[in-house]
Amino acid sequence: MMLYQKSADSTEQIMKMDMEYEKRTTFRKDRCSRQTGIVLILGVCMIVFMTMTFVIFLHQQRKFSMLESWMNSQSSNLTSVKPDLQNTVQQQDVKSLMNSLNFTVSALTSTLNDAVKKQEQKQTETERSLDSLKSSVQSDQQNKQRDLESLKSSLRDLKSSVSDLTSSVASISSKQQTSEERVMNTLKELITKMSAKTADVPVANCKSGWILYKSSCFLFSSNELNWSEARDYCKAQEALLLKIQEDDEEWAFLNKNTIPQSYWVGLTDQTTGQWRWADETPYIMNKERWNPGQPDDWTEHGMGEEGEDCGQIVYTGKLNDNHCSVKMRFICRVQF
Ligand SMILES: [Ca+2]
Ligand SMILES: [Ca+2]
Repeated sequence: MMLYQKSADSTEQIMKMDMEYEKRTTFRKDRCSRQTGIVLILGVCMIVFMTMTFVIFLHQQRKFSMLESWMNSQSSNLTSVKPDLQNTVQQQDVKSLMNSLNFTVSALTSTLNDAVKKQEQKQTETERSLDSLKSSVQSDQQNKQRDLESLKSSLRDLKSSVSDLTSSVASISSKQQTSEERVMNTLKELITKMSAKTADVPVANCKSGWILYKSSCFLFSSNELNWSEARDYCKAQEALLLKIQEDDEEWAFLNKNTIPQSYWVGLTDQTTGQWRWADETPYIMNKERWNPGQPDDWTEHGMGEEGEDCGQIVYTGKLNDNHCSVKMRFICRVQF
């Protein structure tokens, strides 16, 4: 029994092993068939790819040749178009030049027109001035002709007058000769009379130190005396303590010889209160000759109760009354 069981187990195992073997062989067969299919598919794909590549290559080559031919045609066109372009560029340059030339010509034309207008204006002005000149010249000529005619007539008159005069002179000349002789004789007589008279007239001759002015001799003393002493001194010299005349030239002469010194003159109002000259003739007051505010008969001099009673020319060249006891220079005068 035991043996039987053992043999039954081994057949089962064998059967199991056969089944596994069958399974393995079917798996291997499936695997092989799958690989073959894949290889086939890959081969077909390769063929298709190669075919497509070839077709694309052919297509591209055709396009390339077409492009090349198009390029050639375009380049030929370009070569043909290039001179045209150059021509168009040149034309544009020429046009711009023409435009600028036209502009310049128009500007020149306007300038020329302006110049022509100005010239025309100047010409018209010149013509006008010429016309005015012509008219003025004509009027001048007419005036001159008129003047000439009047001059001619005057000349004729003059000629007739001259002829009259020559005849008159001829008649007078004979008379004149006798009258000239008469005049000469009268002149001789006059000269002899004048010489006789001038011999009688004393010649102005001032003493030494005295000054001759007009018809007088003046002494401007260098010593100093009071007014009475000065008056007496002049008398002793056969002169007069100065009596001033109303003569501006003489006043200027006195100022010239006195300024800036002070001199007694022959004026006094002592005892009477009325101003008079040393020769007792009255003095007519002329305030212009006196210092401002003088004569003032001033009493504050401290030389006595009396005021100022004697006249002097002071350093200003004007008159003043001073106290008669004052010693100062003085002026004597001898009048011819
Ligand atoms: Ca007085
Ligand atoms: Ca006085």
